[in-house]
Amino acid sequence: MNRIVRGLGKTKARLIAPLRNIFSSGKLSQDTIEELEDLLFSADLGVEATDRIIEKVREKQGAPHEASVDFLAIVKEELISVIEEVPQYLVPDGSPRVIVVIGVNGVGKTSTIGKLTSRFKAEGKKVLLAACDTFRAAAIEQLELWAQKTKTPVVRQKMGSDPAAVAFDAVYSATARGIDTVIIDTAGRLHTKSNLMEELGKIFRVLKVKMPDASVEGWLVLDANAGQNSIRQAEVFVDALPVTGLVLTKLDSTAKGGAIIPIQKNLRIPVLYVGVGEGEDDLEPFDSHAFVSALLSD
Ligand SMILES: Nc1nc2c(ncn2[C@@H]2O[C@H](COP(=O)(O)OP(=O)(O)OP(=O)(O)O)[C@@H](O)[C@H]2O)c(=O)[nH]1
Ligand SMILES: [Mg+2]
Repeated sequence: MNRIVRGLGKTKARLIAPLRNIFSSGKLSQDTIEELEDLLFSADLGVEATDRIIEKVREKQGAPHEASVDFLAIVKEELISVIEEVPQYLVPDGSPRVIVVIGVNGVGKTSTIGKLTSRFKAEGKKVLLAACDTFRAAAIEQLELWAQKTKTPVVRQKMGSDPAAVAFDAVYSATARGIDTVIIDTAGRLHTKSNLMEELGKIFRVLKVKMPDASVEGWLVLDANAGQNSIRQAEVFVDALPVTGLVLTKLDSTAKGGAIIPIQKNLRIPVLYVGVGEGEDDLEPFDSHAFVSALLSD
């Protein structure tokens, strides 16, 4: 959790000092309410959370004991209630557990896989990686570096192979070897002619047909720097593929960390982990209460 606090540095700098400033007088004029609204928007907290907070704040405004109202607590409560409406993640039944990691290029898929592997292994899971980004030069080597670092087997074929065939190979081999968790790395970009969704869809279809006992889910990786713009980008994946969880990376390098609230709210998919740096240990499980507390504490 300390990592999230540190990772959120830029977002907090944008949010917390100005918030304290606005609330410092204990009184709220029309002007300060507008200032508050602008601030919440600029921190990418989303329309819904912002509207709710403004509504609650207005209710308290002009109350007889206005000076003693804890406005920061109102902000916290409303942010938490928005996040809590997001459905909970349930680990699906089936074995092995197969996590297909998807997302546009450069968002942090491969590094997230490395960090996840490290975490899963520390939890005692047996992990196998599958190099299904067969398109980009060096993608396979990049995954292999993470495999070495985490002492994890990796299934690969040569560049240009069919990603669905590599995925099948990996899951088949995991079953034979008693491995419980397979994490699949995928491409973020293909030749302009080929369709990424089509190719990713084929991975899911092939596994479903050929490995019916496996639980196969998609985890979508989003770069926090894109803020709320991630929502539209994510919808393309969510509409086409079985996405059950989100990972938000690069929280450490953006002031748009607040976007984690509208992203989950709009997509109705929970954020499972957040990336807070480039190292092996820089991935933290996401907890909405802890996140909001970290966001609003000094
Ligand atoms: N600061 C920071 N950098 C990150 C984080 N996650 C990933 N990165 C960096 O982002 C860059 C891209 O990461 P990759 O894991 O290669 O991204 P990818 O989605 O696999 O990229 P493609 O394979 O090209 O689609 C690398 O330099 C990573 O070190 C994070 O949480 N924080
Ligand atoms: Mg990659």
